Amino acid sequence: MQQTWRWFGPDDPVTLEKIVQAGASGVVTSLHHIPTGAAWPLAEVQKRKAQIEARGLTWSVVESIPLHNDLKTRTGNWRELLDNYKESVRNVGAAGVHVVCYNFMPVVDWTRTNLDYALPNASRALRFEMTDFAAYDVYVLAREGAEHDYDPELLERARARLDAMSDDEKALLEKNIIAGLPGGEGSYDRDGIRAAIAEFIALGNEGMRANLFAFLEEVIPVAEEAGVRMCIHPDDPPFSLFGLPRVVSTADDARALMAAVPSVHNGLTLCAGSFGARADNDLIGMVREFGPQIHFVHLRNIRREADGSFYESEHLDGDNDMVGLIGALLDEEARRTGEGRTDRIPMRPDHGHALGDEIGQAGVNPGYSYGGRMKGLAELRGVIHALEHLRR
Ligand code: DNO
Repeated sequence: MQQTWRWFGPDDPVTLEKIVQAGASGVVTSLHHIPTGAAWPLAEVQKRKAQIEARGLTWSVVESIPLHNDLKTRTGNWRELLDNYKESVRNVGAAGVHVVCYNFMPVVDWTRTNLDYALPNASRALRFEMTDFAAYDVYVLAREGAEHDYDPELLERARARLDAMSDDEKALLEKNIIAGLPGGEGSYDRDGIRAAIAEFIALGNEGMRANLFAFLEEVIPVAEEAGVRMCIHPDDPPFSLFGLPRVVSTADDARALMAAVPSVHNGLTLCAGSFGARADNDLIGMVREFGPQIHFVHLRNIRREADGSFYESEHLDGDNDMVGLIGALLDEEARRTGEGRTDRIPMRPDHGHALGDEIGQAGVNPGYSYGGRMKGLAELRGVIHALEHLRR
């Protein structure tokens, strides 16, 4: 596996130099300065690539070329947005970057309710708590019909939770949910998010899936020509939020989108933390089934709770069998080698806890601390080395 690290570009406090020191060889990044929906000029891609290579690193994966909401709903000037998307894919391929991660989540990208969840050892983790989310959805946003999406007992807890919150705590909860997390798309105010939610709810699961397939039919042939392997990131969390459609949450979803446009270029980002937040997703089974089309992995662990809540746990200590998963990915790489393929699966330590001085420090991107990710990478690297050694 190729060890990579997410970098948010020249403004990221975790610099390329630090990435080299953490021991990664690949960089995962995006052109964050280009507005969503605009085409990425070849010269901009080349410039960023040269910057990365000047540090002795490789630009392994683009995460992400984000899709504008209008491209997901196929409304407004979606045709132009689609042309721009294709141009970006072509230019990324022309510059020699061959893997592109993207997602098809409606309205909000990855979502958490608490970005500062204290663990027993006083480090801080990211958490999604269903009670808080329901409290926001039903009683703050007051989305129409939202109360029908939660059971009465949960609603009671949510009401009590909200009543006990100070105004500052309520404001923080709202900010965490709708203001957008690092690398995510979409930052809303209350009215803005209400309108966006209504538009996607009207589309429904079937409409949303049809739009995804239509997107793939157009983009995958371009990716094939450009030598780019597209890999869709699953919904995070992998269940409906705000009553919105969700079409990339399970193995069935992945199977359907791959069958819609069969091509090795129509692949998957196996995000262990996202898929793993559902107990009915079998990660190792997914590697066995979708192996040749897994172009990128996010290695992250979680602890699940009965009501759908979860928090991000230590990389090796959670509900995901990380050692088993890495073993299955190494099997897949061996299979590729047998076929004469030389490409390695890029992995990145996904998220990390805030530790030591980074706790509460301004400018540390939630989930993207230096220390926590370095710890995660070191532990995962240990597993990779050990399993490779045992296979010799
Ligand atoms: C969160 C990330 C996501 C991911 C996008 C991919 O940490 O995994 O923001 O980059 O959803 O398009």
